[in-house]
Amino acid sequence: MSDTPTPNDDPPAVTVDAVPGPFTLDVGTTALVLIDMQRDFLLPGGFGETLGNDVSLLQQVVPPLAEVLAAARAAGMLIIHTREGHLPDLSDCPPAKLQRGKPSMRIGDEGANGRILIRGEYGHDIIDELAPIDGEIVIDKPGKGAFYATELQTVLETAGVSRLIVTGVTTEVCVHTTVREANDRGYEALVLSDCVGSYFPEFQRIGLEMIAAQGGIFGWVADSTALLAALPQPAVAV
Ligand code: TIU
Repeated sequence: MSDTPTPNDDPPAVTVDAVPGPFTLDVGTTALVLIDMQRDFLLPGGFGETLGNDVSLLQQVVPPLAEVLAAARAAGMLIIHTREGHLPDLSDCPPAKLQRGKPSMRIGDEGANGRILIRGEYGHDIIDELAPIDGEIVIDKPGKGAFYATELQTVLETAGVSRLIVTGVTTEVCVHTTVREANDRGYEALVLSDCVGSYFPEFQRIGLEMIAAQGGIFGWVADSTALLAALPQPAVAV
């Protein structure tokens, strides 16, 4: 018997070549999660840039993630998008988050894409390339983790989902927090290395290593090519 961990319970439909070992999934019990692919993190003039980051580094995530999103849609997988942000009156924003650091603009200030990190603003929404379509779930979250103060766990339980394919930004902040939250709630998470991005290349590398270290301490890591190779191909009409 192999000593590398593999997800247990349902009979697997497909197996993805991952570290620290194979990740088995059934399309019907798996969700693709896209974390915070918002203009506020990816485009100039948003929250990410106000923190002093080079937002162009995140652009490399978009093409492989668009391909994964198309494949997951074709396979009929549940798709969940998340958005970090706050109510216009900031009543859901802890003072500690509002006052942290020395950003060029604070959450709620008027920026180039509307008020920074505020729900309903242009900058708060998901980039055009990955825009949700009818039937997909959008979770608005006030924190870094997608489970904190959201309906995500209820959505997953209602849909019978036990495994997550996690993508989005940033690797060491909202992706990590969400994967750790998912792990503590009993979900099996596969993180796609080329579909998550960081403003810091060293955090990207180490962040991915941390997930799969110690025998997969809180998840699995594979690249999008490995997932695409494993997903069932949609029937082609003749
Ligand atoms: N600053 C940073 O790297 N990330 C965040 O503030 N939020 C998310 O990761 N979405």
